[in-house]
Amino acid sequence: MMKMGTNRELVKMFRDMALMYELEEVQWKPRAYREAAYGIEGLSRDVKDIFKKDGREGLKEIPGVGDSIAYHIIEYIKKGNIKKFNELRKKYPKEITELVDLEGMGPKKVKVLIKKLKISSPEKLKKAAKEHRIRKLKGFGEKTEQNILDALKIKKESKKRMRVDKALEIAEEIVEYMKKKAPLQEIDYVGSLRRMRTTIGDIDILVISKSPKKVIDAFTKMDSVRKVISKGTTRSSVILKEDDFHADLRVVDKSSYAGAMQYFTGSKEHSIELRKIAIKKGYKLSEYGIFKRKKGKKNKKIPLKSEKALYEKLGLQYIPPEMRENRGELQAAKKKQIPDLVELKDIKGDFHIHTKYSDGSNTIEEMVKAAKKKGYAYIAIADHSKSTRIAKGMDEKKLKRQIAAINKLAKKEKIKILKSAEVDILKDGSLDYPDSILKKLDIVIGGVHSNFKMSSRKMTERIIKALKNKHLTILAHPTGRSIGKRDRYDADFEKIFKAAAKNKKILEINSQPERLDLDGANILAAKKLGCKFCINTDSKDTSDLDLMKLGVGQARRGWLEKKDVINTRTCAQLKKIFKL
Ligand code: DGT
Ligand code: CA
Ligand code: CA
Repeated sequence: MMKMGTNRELVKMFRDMALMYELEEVQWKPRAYREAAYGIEGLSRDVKDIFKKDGREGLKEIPGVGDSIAYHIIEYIKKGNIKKFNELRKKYPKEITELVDLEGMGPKKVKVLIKKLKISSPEKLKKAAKEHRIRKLKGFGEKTEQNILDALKIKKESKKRMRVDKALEIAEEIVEYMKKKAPLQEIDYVGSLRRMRTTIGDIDILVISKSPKKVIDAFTKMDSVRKVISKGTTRSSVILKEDDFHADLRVVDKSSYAGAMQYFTGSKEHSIELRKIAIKKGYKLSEYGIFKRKKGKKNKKIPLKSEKALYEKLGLQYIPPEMRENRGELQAAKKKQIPDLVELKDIKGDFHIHTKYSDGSNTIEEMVKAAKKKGYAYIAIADHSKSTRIAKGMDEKKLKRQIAAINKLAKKEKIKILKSAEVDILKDGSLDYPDSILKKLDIVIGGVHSNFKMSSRKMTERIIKALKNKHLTILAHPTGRSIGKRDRYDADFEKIFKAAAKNKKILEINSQPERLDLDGANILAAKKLGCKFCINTDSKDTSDLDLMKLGVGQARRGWLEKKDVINTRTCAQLKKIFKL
């Protein structure tokens, strides 16, 4: 499936074109190109296949793709580039997207910076901010200048690592490709990706094969490889075309599989502790497996069928990869207290779904249909409240219309459709709709969407006030961090989690890959304080419903069991919790 790369390249180009048209102040094109990028992103087929099979008409069936964009897609498939893209590219600095994507920037500000200060890259922006040249511009101030420096710093820290959704997609493609092209018995991705960290340093692949040379050859010859860094007899390391990500591959023989899976899954910290346990028991643990130590003689390798057998040989319960971070899991395994972690198949619904009523791109009916396809028993439609203007928040009138539409649809549908809204927690901790409206909703999701930079004391008070509101059901993306953009709010989260537990409010695990909020470490902390959780996708379109697996990954990293997660409940059980 390596060819899906074309889809990704087009998505990136169309997004860049949308942005450049925005800077050109062209009216409708930015939206059109973004819609097309969105449409292509949601495809499960390669555009090249679509074109081959159904030609131009086939392409035009992709959501957001009309005549002129279909033309560009064909141009790209045939020639490998898009003329209009190249023309626009010449007019703007290459790193324009990085500039616009910085928290608090946007196209308008960037345009001024390019024009007045000839800023063409994050480095130049940093220099200008440090030399205090930015604060002198109209519409910029000392505060903006500091915000720019903060945003650059966060961006830089995150840049070295890739988002888990992207890493997962690439790793799955490598696995599929290798299965077809190389003689192998087993292939898995390991490392931080198997542990489902929120960001991934590099992709690690483990293969069992009797012909390592052929495996390594196939790996280094993948279309997606930009540069081969190393190529040995059993291992190789490459740089991929996609954002210069690194991928490592190791080949072992079958007798070392269990040992190698454990070793290369890590984490390093977990494995170091495991090794100490092995030594105490008279064993040696290596990347090849467990060896019985014998004085003066060669160590004897213990045959192991699986990773499970490896842990059991060391007197431990099997530890799921997501828990291997040396956060107490080895002690739990010794006492046979490893939790029975929640799984994707346990999930019965999703409480956080957007539609065209605010910033979603599908109708309520389309989202309902997609949720039914997932086999869900219920979903909650939760569009933005009025103050979130950038997300086209609904005023009371519009929400009332939506409620009426849902009531009407609910009569026809077997799946339970819950009425909800993602209501802003305003600066003073009050909610963005009056009580008279809130009480009409089945679920009220509260979230902070503005005034992120408050003092810790004020932010803590603000969120706790919302948690005390009797109408609130769920606290959305509780820490507010956005990977590569924004740190979590400065607040006392222990206090916040305690208040959530005390007031019986549910904490959201938001599955959007740039959020993954709460993440594993926070979940574990909140669980210890008695909190309950729900895993939501915060879907903006039907394909977003698939993000649930990422949220489940974080839940597992936070040691959650089925009983800790509200959306594993049946409809009947929900009625007791939400008073439906
Ligand atoms: P990443 O790539 O930064 O997201 O994190 P990992 O955990 O994938 O780390 P990586 O790619 O450096 O190495 C893959 C696995 O190999 C790691 O999880 C554990 C194992 N490993 C690497 N270096 C060491 C080491 O020095 N000691 C031990 N015990 N294991 C190691
Ligand atoms: Ca790695
Ligand atoms: Ca690695």
